[in-house]
Amino acid sequence: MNRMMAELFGKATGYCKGKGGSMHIADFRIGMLGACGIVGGGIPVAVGAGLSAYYRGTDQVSVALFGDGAANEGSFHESLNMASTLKLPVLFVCENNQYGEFTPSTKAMNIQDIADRAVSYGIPGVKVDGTDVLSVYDAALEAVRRARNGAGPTLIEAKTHRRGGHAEGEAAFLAGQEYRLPDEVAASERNDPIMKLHIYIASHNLVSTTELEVMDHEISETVMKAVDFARSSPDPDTSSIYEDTWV
Ligand SMILES: Cc1ncc(C[n+]2csc(CCOP(=O)(O)OP(=O)(O)O)c2C)c(N)n1
Ligand SMILES: [Mg+2]
Repeated sequence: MNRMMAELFGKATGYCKGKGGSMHIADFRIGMLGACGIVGGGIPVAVGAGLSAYYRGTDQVSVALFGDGAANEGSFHESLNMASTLKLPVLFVCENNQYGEFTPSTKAMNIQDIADRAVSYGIPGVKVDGTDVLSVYDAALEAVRRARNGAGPTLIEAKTHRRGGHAEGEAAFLAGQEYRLPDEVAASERNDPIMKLHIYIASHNLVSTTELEVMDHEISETVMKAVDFARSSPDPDTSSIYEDTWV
């Protein structure tokens, strides 16, 4: 948490020594190959990782997480085509939150379900309620099993919605510039995946409400400590500007 927060703050103590920031944070040691500021740019990276696992004969599975907007990029098509043809152990997970920046997906594609695109690559296309943690878990488990059995990739479309806007300080809620109506925003608040999991856990008596509250409190503390760590960390030194970069 500390190193991640420091990276978000662009500090020398961050995972990428402050040079990755929120867009390009990575930690190769745990198999986190990096976020990507290029929409759709991470999808072929996951195919490369899958190809690597295949050649090395490991049981590793790579996962690409991307949005509905990214599913309209050429890299999506090339990646699914190659991974399916070579039967690579890859999960393509599209978080369809119905918007790419300020454009609703209905204005950017001519179909309802991105999962339908799987047909053209001869792989399963699974639609799942992306706000239901356990459904997402089940879908992922099945796709991982398939990948490990050498049956190739799966496209999972997690149907979800945005809780906030695309960016800090955007015009979303300024009069005359709203692109999401108040009803839609309110509905997304009622459908919060974390809140829903809380309700599930409580109603099935899996963990007591008190234990959940303690957990919430501990997590908030950890986050606030990470913010303190990031704030008090040094900026990267300008003399290191050409280190750890690649051209
Ligand atoms: C190739 C490319 N085009 C445009 C942008 C600008 N941009 C940043 S985020 C974004 C929308 C992405 O939408 P989506 O894939 O649905 O992801 P979401 O933010 O909804 O999770 C765009 C167009 C970019 N970063 N890269
Ligand atoms: Mg989106």
